[in-house]
Amino acid sequence: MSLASAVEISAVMPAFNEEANLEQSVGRMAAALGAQARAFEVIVVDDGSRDGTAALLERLKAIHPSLRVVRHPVNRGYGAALRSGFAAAHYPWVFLMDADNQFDPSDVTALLARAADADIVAGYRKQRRDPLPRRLNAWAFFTLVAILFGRLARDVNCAFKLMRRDLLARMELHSEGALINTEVFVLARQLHARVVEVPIQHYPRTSGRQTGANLRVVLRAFTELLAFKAEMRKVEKAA
Ligand SMILES: Nc1nc2c(ncn2[C@@H]2O[C@H](COP(=O)(O)OP(=O)(O)O)[C@@H](O)[C@H]2O)c(=O)[nH]1
Ligand SMILES: [Mg+2]
Repeated sequence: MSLASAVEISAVMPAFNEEANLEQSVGRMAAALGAQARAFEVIVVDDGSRDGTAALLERLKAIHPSLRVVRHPVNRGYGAALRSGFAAAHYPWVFLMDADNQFDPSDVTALLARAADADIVAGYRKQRRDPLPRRLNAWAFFTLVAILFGRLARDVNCAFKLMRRDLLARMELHSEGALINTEVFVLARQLHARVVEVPIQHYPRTSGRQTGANLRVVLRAFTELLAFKAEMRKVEKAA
């Protein structure tokens, strides 16, 4: 039996107002994991969506028995959604992928190929297919992250990662917003986790609305970043 077919995977897919994308992204995820994993579940975290996401997910549950839905009654943010998804996961590997069809879940084979000797297999986007303003704010943010924390990964926020659940369980994650990936990598380093990086294809968003460049999202990420740095300084001093 190959390693890939022996693994058990909980996919975690954050979704905020993704009714235009979920039928496809959940279907492709279930098909990819059905082909690659011995057992799997697809956990969609509906973070207080105000479109038809909740009703669509109910309908999709009837089609995909592996689908589980975690719902926040009101929108809390990307980090809060990932933490809810991680907490709901049952299987030894957690596979994070956004719900917006900017990745191809069958590329999980490339992550699984490296999983045996890793605690986190982190995808990085060979070419990031996002509009220029989104790429510029990502660049500014990660320049600051690199100044504060040093090099963490090639593509910290790439939403295509395989992580051991027991590693995540040892992390006290607090981010409500987009800082969550930075927090995961900083804590992974503290825990001496083995991180392997793998190039992954990225696709333009063709449906639904991107919120990753919203001023509110970006400002919150900066505020969380500075608070997290202050917290880590305290931890380092205490150590
Ligand atoms: N849970 C949650 N997910 C969100 C939120 N905003 C965006 N998302 C989801 O996170 C993923 C990435 O969002 P997107 O706007 O495409 O950001 P980008 O790809 O980083 O520019 C998508 O699956 C969205 O549905 C949010 O406030 N809460
Ligand atoms: Mg996106």
